[in-house]
Amino acid sequence: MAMTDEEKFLFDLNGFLVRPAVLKPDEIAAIVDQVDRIKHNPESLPPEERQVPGGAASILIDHPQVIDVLHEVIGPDIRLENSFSVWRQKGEWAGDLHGGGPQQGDQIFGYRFSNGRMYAGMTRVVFELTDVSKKDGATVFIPGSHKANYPMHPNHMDLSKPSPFLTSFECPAGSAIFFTENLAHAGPRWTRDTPRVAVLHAYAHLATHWHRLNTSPEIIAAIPPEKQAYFRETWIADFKTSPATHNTIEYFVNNGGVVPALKA
Ligand SMILES: O=C(O)CCC(=O)C(=O)O
Ligand SMILES: [Fe+2]
Repeated sequence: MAMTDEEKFLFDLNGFLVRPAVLKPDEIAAIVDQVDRIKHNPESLPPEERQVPGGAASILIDHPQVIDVLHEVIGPDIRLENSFSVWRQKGEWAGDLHGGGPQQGDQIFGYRFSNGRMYAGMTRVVFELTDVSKKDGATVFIPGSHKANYPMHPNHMDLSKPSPFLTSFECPAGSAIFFTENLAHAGPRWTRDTPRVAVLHAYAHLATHWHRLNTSPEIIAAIPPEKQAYFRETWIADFKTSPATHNTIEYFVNNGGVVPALKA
């Protein structure tokens, strides 16, 4: 499940990558049902499942086919720093193109290639829970813009006059779409009669945190320690010990590690 040479080539070239059908039909159905209830009838769920990535969606936190890609593009130590679900009806949208060009919020979250490998400081994973075609209005990208050296040109930033370079994807339900947040991208108007049901995660290096945490403590308290580890403190090494302690998932799980969001 490690990234193939072709996947590495495509992620570096385009700034995004589709891994088709990483989820099984029963997993997809359970998460679709959860998102439906979250959006339309949250009281029908126990409190610890009223937000992703709790409940059925918790399999997404550390899905092996996702983690393998993240380890390749971010590094061995990562955190899940933002998570939300969408039930997007026809006509709804997430907003205009953002990202791309030489500037990101901060370079530490940006995309670069050195030492023979990719570094994608903050990487988004979209779990599409329905089949998606290129004309449905799922996330659109300007491929290569994560490496652009000039600022994004306004002629290519208006979704009402779409750039000819704007690209979308097609995939079966249960696919994972990875992109560096430094790629110019947008969630355009959804055009299909049936909703877009998706869960979006942002992962970053263990040492950084872009989004203020939006996952509530009840959600984190109810997931197993191996998954709580994705919310662990943002540090790499503790030099109070000799040798220094490395803040790995194994350390977190075996030593009663602290999830900041659960601190009293
Ligand atoms: O809704 C979408 O398709 C994209 C949302 C977005 O911009 C993001 O997740 O960074
Ligand atoms: Fe975005």
